[in-house]
Amino acid sequence: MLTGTMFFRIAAIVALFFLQFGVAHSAESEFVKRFKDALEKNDTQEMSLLVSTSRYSVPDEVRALLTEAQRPDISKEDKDARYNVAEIMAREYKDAKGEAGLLIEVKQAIFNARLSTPIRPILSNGVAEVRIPKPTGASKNVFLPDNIVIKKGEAVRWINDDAVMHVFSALKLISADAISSPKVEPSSKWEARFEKPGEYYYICFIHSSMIGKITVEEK
Ligand SMILES: [Cu+2]
Repeated sequence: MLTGTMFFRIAAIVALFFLQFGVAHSAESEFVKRFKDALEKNDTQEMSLLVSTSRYSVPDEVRALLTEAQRPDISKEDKDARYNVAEIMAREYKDAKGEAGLLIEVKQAIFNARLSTPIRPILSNGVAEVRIPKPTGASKNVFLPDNIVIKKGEAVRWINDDAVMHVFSALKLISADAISSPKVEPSSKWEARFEKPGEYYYICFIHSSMIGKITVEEK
């Protein structure tokens, strides 16, 4: 038999469960709410004050936003909005604490979200090929494949099959090392060998949506 006290205890536990469940799955944290309010008002002073004096853990808040942004059931607009807030928050954090680690993490997550699944290409003589094809349908100004994994000491050859020139570089803040192509004209190629393991996030200077990534593993 349930006594009255037991009944209320169980009811309280059930209520608490639903409350936590609800919070975890929908509501934004108090911190994110206040930060977004400040952002909407373009109140940079309030934004930096929130981050620098926060009793909340800013890295945890930023990572929660990234996780939310990666949910498959939200629209592209919602995704972009969350990434945007996360990046601005991480930049404030860098300015307040002098640590770039969180901002790097956010920028890499945003970049990764725009790439295809990584593949290990078949190499010939230790060289992987990345092609820049002529435009087809909706797809133009792309690296194919755009996300590859190779090993230390291997090389990548970019082949321009397109009718226009491309020139690309690794983004310094988030890449393991510098790579920087010359102007790669139509029907020409450029090759780089990777001796330093790590991730290389690169982008075309002429077409900002044209991005790629090379992951170099230790042997
Ligand atoms: Cu380009």
